Amino acid sequence: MSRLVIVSNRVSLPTERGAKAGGLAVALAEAMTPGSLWFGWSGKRATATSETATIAEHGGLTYATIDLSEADYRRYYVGFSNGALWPLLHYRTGLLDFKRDDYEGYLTVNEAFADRLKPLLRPDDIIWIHDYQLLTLPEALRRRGVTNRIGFFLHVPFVPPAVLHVLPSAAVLVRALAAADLIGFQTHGDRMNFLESAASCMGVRPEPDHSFIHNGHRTETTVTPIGIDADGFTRTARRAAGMAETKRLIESLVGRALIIGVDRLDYTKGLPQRFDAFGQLLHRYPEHLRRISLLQIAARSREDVDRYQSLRRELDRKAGDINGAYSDFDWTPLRYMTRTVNRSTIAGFYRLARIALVTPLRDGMNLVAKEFIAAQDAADPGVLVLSRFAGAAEELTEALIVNPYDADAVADAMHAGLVMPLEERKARHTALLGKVRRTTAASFCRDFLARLKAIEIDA
Ligand code: ADQ
Repeated sequence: MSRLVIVSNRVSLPTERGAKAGGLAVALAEAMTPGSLWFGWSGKRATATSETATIAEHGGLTYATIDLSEADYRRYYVGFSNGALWPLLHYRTGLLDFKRDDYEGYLTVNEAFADRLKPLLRPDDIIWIHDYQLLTLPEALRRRGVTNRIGFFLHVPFVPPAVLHVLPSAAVLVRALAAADLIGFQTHGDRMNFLESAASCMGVRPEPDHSFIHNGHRTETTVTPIGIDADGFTRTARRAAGMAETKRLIESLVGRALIIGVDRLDYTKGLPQRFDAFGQLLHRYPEHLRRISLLQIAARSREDVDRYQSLRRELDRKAGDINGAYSDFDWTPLRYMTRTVNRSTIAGFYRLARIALVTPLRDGMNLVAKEFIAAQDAADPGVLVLSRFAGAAEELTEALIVNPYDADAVADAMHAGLVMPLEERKARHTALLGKVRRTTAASFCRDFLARLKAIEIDA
């Protein structure tokens, strides 16, 4: 059997303190069978980027990590990945901060990844690269003579050509990515955008099976939406009912309905718009005053990018405005916290919530939507208010689908959720749970890898 080699920007070792619960390690658990290799950045900044990978073995898996120099970290990760590609791929061209130097740093680190990975590869390895930080890695590996099967999965959206070309050198990135054998997307819309972009960058003509040939190499594409371990998450949520945190939250609510939001503090997640919509709800539907509480948990993230600091200030101000305008001496409508909460606590909180607000302005998938559905008590389920711009909306059509830019419409959806009869809540939840249980983390890995293994390679 061939070995699986996973490559991602960041590798979190199981031994690492504060290793992000959730994240790629959970999603790929199914794929990482004993013997697999996981290669990427250690998360450490050093005086120089490592010349060779550091190898560690844990639980039958091999972890190969490299450190990045401060300059490489700044240019590749902070500058180009988070300052240019992230806003671009979320359609926020106005936030794009392109610097030629960062772009060159990005290419350099992708080359370094290829250099350090190459000596670890065996001829029959299957390579699976993850996400937008490593768009040029497929070609960097090919230039070093790597003929293995290479798959690439993009966790974030892909934009249409008119948006893509706002980024200088975008065509270089698309051409380098096309050196993979298989490219996977979260949604059909993302794949279509990519194929149109590939046509505009390389003049290729996609075939009916959504593959194309460039320079004699066939690139196939697939749509494999990511999911969660739904049954496991349901169990976690059920168990969490007995936890001290859950009990404290229940007590603090004194019978009020809980509305919940759980996000990274990121401008793609639509948090200012969400706060505005909540303000509209309180303003236009005074019957809910004192009867509801919005708990927004927003884990701080990417604090070394300026835009994230200004977002935080904006949210502090909006939260203050709402609470100043509507609070009573014994009621605070909005509870806003900017830290991470552990997964089982969050699972318990989801289960208590009457409504979840998942209202990103753009999102590859959004796993919070799926976690919320899995966490519900099927006998008395809560309602999901979901942005049409989350990848999850392509599948989760029984949610209350909203345009997050329309504060009044989001307020109306919250109201609809708060007054929705039990029968309708159950019918929607049953349909949604069926989908969340069908498209899981395990099916994501299985489907993508089955497609990759089936590809005939030119080597
Ligand atoms: P993210 O943008 O990080 O991921 P998401 O899919 O919502 O977004 O996943 C976040 C994970 O972190 C979830 O498991 C969630 O429970 C957890 N999380 C979020 N906020 C938290 C908080 N405040 N405290 C604790 N835990 C929190 C990227 C893409 C997504 C895509 C995923 C996977 O942007 O669109 O769904 O990758 O492909």
